[in-house]
Amino acid sequence: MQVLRRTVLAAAFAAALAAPFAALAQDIKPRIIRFGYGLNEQSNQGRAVKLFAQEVEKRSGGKMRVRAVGAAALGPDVQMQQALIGGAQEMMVGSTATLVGISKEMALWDTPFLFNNAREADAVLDGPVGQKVMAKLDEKGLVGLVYWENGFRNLTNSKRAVNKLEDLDGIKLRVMQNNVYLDSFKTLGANAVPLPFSELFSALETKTVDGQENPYNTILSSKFYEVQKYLSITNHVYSPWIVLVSKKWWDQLSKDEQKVLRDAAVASRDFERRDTRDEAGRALAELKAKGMQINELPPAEAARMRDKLTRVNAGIGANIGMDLWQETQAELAKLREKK
Ligand code: TK8
Repeated sequence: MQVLRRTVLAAAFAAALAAPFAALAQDIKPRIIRFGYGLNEQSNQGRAVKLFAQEVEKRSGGKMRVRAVGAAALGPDVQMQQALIGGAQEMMVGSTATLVGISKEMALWDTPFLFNNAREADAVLDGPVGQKVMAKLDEKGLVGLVYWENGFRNLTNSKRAVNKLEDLDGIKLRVMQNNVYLDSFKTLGANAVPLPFSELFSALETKTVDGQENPYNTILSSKFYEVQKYLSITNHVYSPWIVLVSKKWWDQLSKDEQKVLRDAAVASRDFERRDTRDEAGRALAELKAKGMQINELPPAEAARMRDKLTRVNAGIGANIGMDLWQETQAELAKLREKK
């Protein structure tokens, strides 16, 4: 009895001593943020993640650290989104297009030919419409911080130059895992196949698919020029990336920690857009030098493509809600008027 009481007392005493130390240890231990992304380290995406990591470390005085994992080593976009929702991973950046299954409003950005230029994209994405679409993620277990530029997408394939609509006939074209893309390219006559980005290079190499579509930057950084002969400039859609946080984890952070992430994200966005536009300006010449055959779709053919896709556009409006659709169109009209 005596012995037992002494043991209990000793244990209680030890626990009382240990508690403050445990709290202290937790204060000192930096928060590790697992941040996943799909492209290589040597890409616009990789460079911007690196900058984000530096900003977080600097702004938190080393109390928060980003462990960046590229090349889809934590899984493709769709898998990482689920890991964020479940709280098994803290952050990621990826395409908005692969988020549509979780948050239907994201399909707005898949609208073919929605933006005429980067100025329009920045204004709408950073403005009330973009913020409203982003805020919808909250109820799905995700927090959106900022949009980065993936860019205007262009077609590559190993069969032939696409100079007119009919040239797409029967081309096996990889698209993102997204119904708007699937519909769009089926409507244009291609044999569209949804695949995660991480499987794309080998699918092109083994000729499982003939082609794909992505911005110049990605065609370059993912070395698609090694397995694709033709690049046809279509600029058929502007594709954003979005920086996401697990809401489960976000809700455990202090206001100060949340502010560090928000501010670092804005800094990374500004850097990323500049860097991406810089690189895009050089990329075409580089892709040519690597041996790609490049052609521009004649304006009359681009117009035929647009016409064909009007049906797809109507579907997007219905899906995301006509209010959001009309608000977007009104904002674009205002921007175009101002010029
Ligand atoms: C990278 C993807 C990529 C996208 C695609 O994870 O899948 O084609 O353009 O950037 O998000």
